[in-house]
Amino acid sequence: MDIGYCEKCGFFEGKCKCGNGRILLDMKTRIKVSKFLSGLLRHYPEKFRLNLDKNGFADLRKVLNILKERYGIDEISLRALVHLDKKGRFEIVNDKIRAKYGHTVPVNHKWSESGEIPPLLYHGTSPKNLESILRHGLLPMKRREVHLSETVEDAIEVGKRYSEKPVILMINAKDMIKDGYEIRKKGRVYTTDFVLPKYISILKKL
Ligand code: HQG
Repeated sequence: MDIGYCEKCGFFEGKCKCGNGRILLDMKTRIKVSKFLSGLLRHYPEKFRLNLDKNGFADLRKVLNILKERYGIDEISLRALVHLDKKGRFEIVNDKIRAKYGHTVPVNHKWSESGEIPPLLYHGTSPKNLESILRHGLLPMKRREVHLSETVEDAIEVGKRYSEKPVILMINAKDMIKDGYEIRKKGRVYTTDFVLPKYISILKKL
């Protein structure tokens, strides 16, 4: 959906309720910028001579300059994109911005937002990975953490990136926590260092 800003309604998706708001980013540009920002803050900051601090934060002004040059994006558009992101991919704190999860570059990922961790979490993957996952558990692979979803629907979306018919795994988060494993909340995504096979069951094969 398009995103915009209205003095009365604030940031909005689709159409402004009162009709006076203006569109900041159409859907296509929004997706393009979001993907680029994910890459920039998770995988290749150095390509743009961007510095991440130990917690993954980059200077907001520098990121804005990069986005301005590439896409003509201004600050309010970036703030709308961050504010309206469904998965809570990014966060702006004072004059800094970071990706909350998904990194391949080394950053301190051992932080969590407050809130209960659901007793069950889900993970969507390719059927090709199943045998290995059931044998070795879920591993971070190229990233710093393993990523888990709050709902089956979210896990299906993740799994569809790999396969038309993904496998949905159910993770016994309650037992993991009881046994001393840390699960962290990052927006709509939950992360952990790894998941042993004993906490994993197959929920469905689509
Ligand atoms: C698999 C996106 C074989 C794992 C998504 C996954 C998510 C194994 C792949 C977030 C394995 C890694 C993260 C094992 C794990 N043997 N395969 N032992 N352990 N795997 O992309 O969870 O939209 O690093 O099942 O939506 O797919 O970018 O992880 O298939 O939320 O914000 O190895 O990234 O979010 O792939 O995706 P990834 P993921 P954004």
